[in-house]
Amino acid sequence: IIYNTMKRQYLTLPFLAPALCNWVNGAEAPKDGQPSADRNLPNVIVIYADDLGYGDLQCYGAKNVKTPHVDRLAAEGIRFTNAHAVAATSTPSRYSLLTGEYAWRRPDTDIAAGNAGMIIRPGQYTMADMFHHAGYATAAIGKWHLGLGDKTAAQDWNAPLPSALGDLGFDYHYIMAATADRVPCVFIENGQVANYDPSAPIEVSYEKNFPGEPTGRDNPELLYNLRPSHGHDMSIVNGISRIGYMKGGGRALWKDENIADSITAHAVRFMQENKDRPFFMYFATNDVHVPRFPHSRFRGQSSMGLRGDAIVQFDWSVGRIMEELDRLGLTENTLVILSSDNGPVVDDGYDDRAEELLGRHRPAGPWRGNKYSAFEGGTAVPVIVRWPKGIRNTGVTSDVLMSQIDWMASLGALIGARMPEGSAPDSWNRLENLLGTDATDRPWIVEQAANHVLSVRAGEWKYIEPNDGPKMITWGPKIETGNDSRPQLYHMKEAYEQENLAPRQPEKLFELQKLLRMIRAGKGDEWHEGK
Ligand code: NG6
Ligand code: CA
Repeated sequence: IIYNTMKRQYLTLPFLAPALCNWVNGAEAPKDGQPSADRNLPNVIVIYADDLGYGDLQCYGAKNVKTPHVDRLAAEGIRFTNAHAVAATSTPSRYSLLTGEYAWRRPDTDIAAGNAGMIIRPGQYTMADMFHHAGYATAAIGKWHLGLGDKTAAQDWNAPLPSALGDLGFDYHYIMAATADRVPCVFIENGQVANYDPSAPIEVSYEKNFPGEPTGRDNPELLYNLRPSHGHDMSIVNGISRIGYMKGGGRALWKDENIADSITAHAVRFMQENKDRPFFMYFATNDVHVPRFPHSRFRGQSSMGLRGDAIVQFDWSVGRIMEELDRLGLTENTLVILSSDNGPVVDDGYDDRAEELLGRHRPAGPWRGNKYSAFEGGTAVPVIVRWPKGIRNTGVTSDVLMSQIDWMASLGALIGARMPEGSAPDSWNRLENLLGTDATDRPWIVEQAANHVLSVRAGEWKYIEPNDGPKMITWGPKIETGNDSRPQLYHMKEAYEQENLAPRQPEKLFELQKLLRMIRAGKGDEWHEGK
């Protein structure tokens, strides 16, 4: 089947053909206005780690940390070695994953504050809408970081939020508004603060502190759990200072050491409650983002301190979900995709000794740069796909060039979704890449650095557009940005981008510059190598 430059052509998978016919035709009579899906449709679980690097899992060569559960997932599925998040930070990657639109097409998709208004608009067609309309039960559990409510800074956290994930196709959500290092430090369940404490009304500001409230800057003696290494010196919650100011919360405030347990328990419950119908679960972990503060039972389980222990905790969460799939008899027909929202970062603002305890471990594996960077380490991420019923050749690796931008259309093809015209505009159906039945590279992928510099990978080549910014991040982490005022062209036979071939290969350079112009203009699908 030839499809690699065509958008969204739905494929027939020969060995699944009978099941597929049922999937497409078999929706049962609508119940409560929502069609119920064919039971043969696979469950889909996206396990989305935070800041987990390409080299952070044992099956990707990690040192000093064991990840047996993730490794089992890989042994029972496909491990991808050339797959990319859309961007080198969270918000744009997640926006792109869930909408199938490149975040850089929209101005307001950078790292969101904890009081950002909802970035995906209710009228947009999301991955969750797609599953919901196909009759799936849908859930988002864990880190959100895409805004809540109608308007930035205007939320009333003491009442139901007027717009939340229910407006984006999620039947159920139990989420952190942004990140663990940003206020408000409470879970939101179906549009309201979970475990709300009326005796401690919540106020949030990203502009000024509330009178009388301690901060990390002024009251470092109150930081009994973690101290900042840069930034993160505003409100103190659970002995850790954060970005932004908050007041109140009381018993609704999370304890960092319990976040993994809490979200995993909610994920397990959602699976149990929906075991008899197809479900889609977006399970986005807090691990291994800062502040890294894993539960005591994971402390010392790696030799890398809190960052390594947070990887162990992540692996435990994955194991718990796999165990529950086994217990419910759902393993066979559940497609699990595991990945990360961007590359790794070692010191991201807390004094957790991550840097000094690394030893020989290389969080980004062979790639240059880390989170935030235009170099590969910014977006090169682990990707593992397991679906026993649908993937025949397991325990294998695939070096196919892949981007998370395509997962919406690909999963849409999997479930026979009918997607509205104009939805997921940048997402292509590459389902056969995901299932290992086609190893043809995507003709190109585009990567977004934290400062909006775009890079394009095509065939063996990578082009990074010129930018006058500094070579190193200036505000904290010790990370190469990938910035250069000259255009950069690398041959990707060498994983580590080192020798800029732009001066010697002007034709290749022009070709990729033209490609990037076409992609920006929404005409990337018309490009062919060598043109
Ligand atoms: C940065 C934070 C960093 C992290 C990042 C977002 C500072 C000094 N650093 O601004 O700690 O929170 O934003 O990470 O504030 S992300 O993975 O959610 O994109
Ligand atoms: Ca991240």
